[in-house]
Amino acid sequence: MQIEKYKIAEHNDRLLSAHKRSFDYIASGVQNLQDLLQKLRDFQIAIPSWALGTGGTRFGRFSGGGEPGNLEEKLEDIGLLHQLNQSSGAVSLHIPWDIPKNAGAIKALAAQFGLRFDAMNSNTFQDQPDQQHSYKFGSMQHVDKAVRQQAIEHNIEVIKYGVELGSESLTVWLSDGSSFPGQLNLRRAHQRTLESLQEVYAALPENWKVFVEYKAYEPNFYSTTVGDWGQSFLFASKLGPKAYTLVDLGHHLPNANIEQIVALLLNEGKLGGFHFNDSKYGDDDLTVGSINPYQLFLIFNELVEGMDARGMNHANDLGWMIDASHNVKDPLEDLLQSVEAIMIAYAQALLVDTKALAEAQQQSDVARAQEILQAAYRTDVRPLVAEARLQAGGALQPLELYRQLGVRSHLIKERGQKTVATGL
Ligand SMILES: [Mn+2]
Repeated sequence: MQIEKYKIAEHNDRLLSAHKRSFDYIASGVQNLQDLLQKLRDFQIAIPSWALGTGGTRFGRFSGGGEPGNLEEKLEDIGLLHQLNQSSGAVSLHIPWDIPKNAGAIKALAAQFGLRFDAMNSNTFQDQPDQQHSYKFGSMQHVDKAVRQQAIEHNIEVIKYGVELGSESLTVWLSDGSSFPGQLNLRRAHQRTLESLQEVYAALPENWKVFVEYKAYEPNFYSTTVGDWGQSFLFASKLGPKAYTLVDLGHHLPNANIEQIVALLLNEGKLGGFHFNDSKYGDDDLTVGSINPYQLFLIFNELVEGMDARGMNHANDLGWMIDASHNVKDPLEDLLQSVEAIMIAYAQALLVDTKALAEAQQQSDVARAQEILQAAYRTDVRPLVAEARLQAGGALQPLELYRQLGVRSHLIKERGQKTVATGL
């Protein structure tokens, strides 16, 4: 389903005068307003192809209906999000859940929706029906060379699909680890993983990057072979200049200082990209910004400061992706909320008075430093984000319009109540 342009225009017309009032109020206090709006317009967040259906836990899954049944329908859903918010102009594909059978046609369809292909994702954390060797005891760390080889070849195959689609990066998340003490020789598991990753690295095209994602625990509960940013950084450093660490917000142990991790990785030139989500106790399944929006702002503050210091382009020099599981909400509504939360945090970070903050830091004026940060965080930047969206042709209130148009019921009518999307 696509939304007719006039419906977005009608929606915007109806909300315009109220929007103007709140926008003018905030805009009057913003320096470099045009530059800020342009940055917001340029910033695009990739939607993962595995998160367009309802997610589940190991206890159950409750489908909401109208889920996309194939890759074409997934692109259609992302195109719809992008129509509404003009900030979801990319897709992150998962192989083998979303193998493009005809890459040319898929690429053309994506282009029609204004979408490009961000990082490709490999999968060596579950067994596929036609697969020769099992990943039960790991993939790239496995004691059996044949299993490692299979995992390496899968990643190389994913790169090939990505090349056909115009992607320029591969994200490797390994579930490898052990669930019980003694199960694994930790030193050798690390070494074998490095050797496997080196073979994948050698297959990267010249202009490609590989992102090494880390996760503290689950599915293994004693050790994880790429368990934290230090381990990922170690692999990325040993692999070479095309290898980077990918930060997934939900993949840390509780209370980890993610903003500090981001700052250090940026400083080392080894931050590759992001998976956005939020968590209360563990894992990564909640909507980004739903639990701890202040932390999200602090992370963006480090990102903006660090990227500016290195002369990086905010929109293009890192991979921005959502990675969440939508278990109880309509996935498309959840994704609209996610993108909005990310844009808000980014806009707040752009408002930080960096000069004043640097002065306060130099004078060790702790109270003033906090005031400066919180002044930006406590600014209601929603009209700025909405204005950028309006200028780009999106809807002033994407979620409101999504509901008003009854998108989900249309999708259920089109695709049925019982379709189940491949994914989480
Ligand atoms: Mn992730």
